[in-house]
Amino acid sequence: MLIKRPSEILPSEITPHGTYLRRREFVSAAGALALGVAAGIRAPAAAAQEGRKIKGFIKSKFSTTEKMNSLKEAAGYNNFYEFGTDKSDPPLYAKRLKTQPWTVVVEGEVAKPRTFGIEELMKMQMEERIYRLRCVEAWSMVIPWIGFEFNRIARLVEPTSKAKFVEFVTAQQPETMPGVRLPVLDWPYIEGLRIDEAMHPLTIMSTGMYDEVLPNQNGAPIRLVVPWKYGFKSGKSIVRIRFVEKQPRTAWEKANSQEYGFYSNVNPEVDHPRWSQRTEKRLPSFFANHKTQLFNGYGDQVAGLYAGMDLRKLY
Ligand SMILES: Nc1nc2c(c(=O)[nH]1)N[C@H]1C(S)=C(S)[C@@H](COP(=O)(O)O)O[C@H]1N2
Ligand SMILES: [Mo]
Repeated sequence: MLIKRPSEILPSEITPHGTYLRRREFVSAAGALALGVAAGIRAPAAAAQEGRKIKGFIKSKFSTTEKMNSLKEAAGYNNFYEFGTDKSDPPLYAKRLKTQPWTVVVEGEVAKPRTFGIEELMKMQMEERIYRLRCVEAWSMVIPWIGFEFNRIARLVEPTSKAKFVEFVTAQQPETMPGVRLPVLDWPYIEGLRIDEAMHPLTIMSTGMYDEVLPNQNGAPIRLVVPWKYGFKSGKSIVRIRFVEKQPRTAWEKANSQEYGFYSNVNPEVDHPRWSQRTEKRLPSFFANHKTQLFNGYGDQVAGLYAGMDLRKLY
């Protein structure tokens, strides 16, 4: 396959997150994959559990009362670059993601490293958290996630005193993810948090939304949700969690550290180098109909994490 060098690509072809995966190339990669499936190379066993209801979750005091987006909106407009850079690619192609069997390895600076089967994690007491989701591209939604606080996993593995950061690694399935065959990001998708950010009660591992298991395009079977940071910090389809001493190098920092820094706390005062962050489009509106809030409106709970730090540098 032919891939243009970045210098040959017109600005109009650059997607908002600034990558150089071109639509036509992606479609041909996806097409090749479809042919492979047709030839019986690998039939996707994945979608089996999509749509399954989650029962017995409790409501949370951390939920917003703002108007929610619909499931159709939240599952129809996605960033999941492993499946392509167009918002409509993941809803089309993520059906193929193989979500069974699924394990999450938890390792690194912990006293009790462990590999969790997804079934085990699905047995945790779940809560509904209705959160605002603010993408760095200046659109937002309100989504009722179902999940549990990340700190509950941490308590099971007992981080050591050397654990200063946590790294979250997304699955890399070349046979189901056309995007990972192209140099969009340095795969796998890796994100990270400082340990106190990860342990904060607002940071959740989500296994569902709108009463159902997560649609594949939203990060099935388990993803992170960090509501006060830009959406790209909330990695999807997590397979590995590493407690580490040094600040992880994230996939987006490697791609463009000027535009997608490690902290990336939502901040209306700090513009993205290529657009303002002052306002946002609350989908389905295509107008900037909302004022962006510092920490995406979660400042009362999280501002203390950054006491004494220059917020302008925490982008
Ligand atoms: N693995 C992975 N996780 C990811 C992304 C991605 O491309 N790959 N995109 C991020 C971005 S930019 C956003 S805004 C949110 C979108 O989540 P949603 O599609 O569930 O609304 O997922 C984040 N998590
Ligand atoms: Mo995003």
